[in-house]
Amino acid sequence: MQSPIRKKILEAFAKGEGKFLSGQELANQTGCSRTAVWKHIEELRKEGYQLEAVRKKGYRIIQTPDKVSESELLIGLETSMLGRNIHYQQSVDSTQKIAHILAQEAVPEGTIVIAEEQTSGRGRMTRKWHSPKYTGVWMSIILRPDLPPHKAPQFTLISAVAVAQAIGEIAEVDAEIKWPNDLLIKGKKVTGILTELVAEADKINSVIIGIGINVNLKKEDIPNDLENIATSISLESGQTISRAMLVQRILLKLEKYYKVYIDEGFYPIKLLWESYAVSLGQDIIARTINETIYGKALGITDEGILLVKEEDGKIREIYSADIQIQS
Ligand code: BTX
Repeated sequence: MQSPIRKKILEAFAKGEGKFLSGQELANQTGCSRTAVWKHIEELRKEGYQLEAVRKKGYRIIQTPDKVSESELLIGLETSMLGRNIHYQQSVDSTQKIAHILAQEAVPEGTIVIAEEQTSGRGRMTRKWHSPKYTGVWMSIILRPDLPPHKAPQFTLISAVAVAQAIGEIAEVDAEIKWPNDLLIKGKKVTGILTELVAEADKINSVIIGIGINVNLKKEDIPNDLENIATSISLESGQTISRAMLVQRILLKLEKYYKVYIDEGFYPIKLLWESYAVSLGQDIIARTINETIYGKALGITDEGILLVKEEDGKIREIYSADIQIQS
């Protein structure tokens, strides 16, 4: 984890909004000596920060490294709860697995686990999630809503809205949501969401939301077996995207919609979700664990359950499935 002094120095720069800060000002704000400030500035340089030092003016940050470390995420983070406690590592097997352990240790709500690479990223059931180094957002978020366990799947839909909006704002490309947990750009998967639950019989203990986003993957970063179904934001927008900025925007949106959901219920989220939904009104094939259902996707219920009208007019409620949109 980032040293508390470096964290304070970065927060001071963030508050200063690009202005020079003198060694003395930094010393006052961090409560350490000017010599100690200087040492920490050198450490930040080693971490990849470019800092300009001008006599009589002080220091300012001109470039931050392209990482999703605690320092990058904290500079400019506008949330009050989400992402205020960050567990960052270069390489992990799965951020989801670490988040489960932390959730048992009573870490604060809003804690995130984020890594540059996952060696065993998980999808739903026993599926794998391809998570190459420095190219994506591989993150798990711990929430502790005071709700019954059956509400947990709604967090996938709340998160999907937050991520779709953040991608639209940061990368200026339209991402659509395919129920329940995929985001697509031009029909190809750019994001997967995995919501897992730690609960007692009638009460959620934690919801762990795993979000995997292909941000700056190039064609060669996508394995052959995924090339027809997967894409990245950068491949579709033609730009390299700051992953840290994207994470900050997602956290801000998710915090906002989480509050809306707790205060007003699922209905306002449902309306937003529908505005991003790609499958509604389309003929789909829904593959559940037990059966394959053919029909038209009508919408979602106020609980987030998918409604499908079969050819004989019967309306089915689908709680969990893989959806294929028929062309
Ligand atoms: P899913 O089961 O809906 O999708 C998994 C399927 O998606 C795979 O079987 C494969 O076909 C395809 N796939 C695998 N990797 C990618 C990729 N990078 N881009 C597009 N398609 C892919 C989706 O599960 C939920 C994924 C959650 C991933 C996050 S990352 C942070 C957190 N930690 C962790 O281990 N998982 C979550």
